[in-house]
Amino acid sequence: MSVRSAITPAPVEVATAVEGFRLWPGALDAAAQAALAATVFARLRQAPPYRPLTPGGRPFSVEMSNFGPLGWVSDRAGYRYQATHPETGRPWPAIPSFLLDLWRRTVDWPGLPDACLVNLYREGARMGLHQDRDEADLGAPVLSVSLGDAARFRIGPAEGGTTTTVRLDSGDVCALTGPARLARHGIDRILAGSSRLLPGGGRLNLTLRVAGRGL
Ligand code: MD3
Ligand code: FE
Repeated sequence: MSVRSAITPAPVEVATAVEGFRLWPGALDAAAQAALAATVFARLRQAPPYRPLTPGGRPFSVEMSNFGPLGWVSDRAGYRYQATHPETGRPWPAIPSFLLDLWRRTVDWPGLPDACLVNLYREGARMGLHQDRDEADLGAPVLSVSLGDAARFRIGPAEGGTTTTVRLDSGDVCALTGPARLARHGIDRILAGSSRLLPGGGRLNLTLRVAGRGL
């Protein structure tokens, strides 16, 4: 699958209340989406999606897993990155090379991401407004790929205030840089049945991050 052919020449700087949210609508064509989904599900057999507990002890509605040397986890002890799956104790599978190539082609950063959080939203799952600040270098961008059902994504400034909603469709890629890196954001809802890409329905979101020292 060719990354070059899959990426449009320039991202759309989405008109949100936050500068630095770049969106490549339909960056991955249907074939690239199917190939990436198959790769992701194959690797998830080694690192099954599970529902983490919030520090308050409530399960997330989103199922999660990770690829790469570091994975984001949550439990009663808090949020952190760690090298192993909390339920199997095994190291996370490697980040697919397609995603590393996508990173090289889209973000302006000298190194490679060392963490890929895999969020699986089955029907009804959502993610409340939050900031991502568990990474070592908050100056490094985050890159996100959406597959499967569309989602209503919400983003607003770090300080709070006005939020904007953006529909994220299967094959869309977005980069969070500059002020958007610390933006408050979340997933209000999944538009169940809007895509037939994923077996069992739902949505996958893959976020590439520099969590530690990078790859
Ligand atoms: C804005 N995931 O995993 S992806 C997350 O669709 C997360 O699963 C959502 O928020 C999802 O933390 C949103 C788009 C995204 C990812 C990371 C960001 C937006 C972001 C980091 C900073 C600001
Ligand atoms: Fe986030």
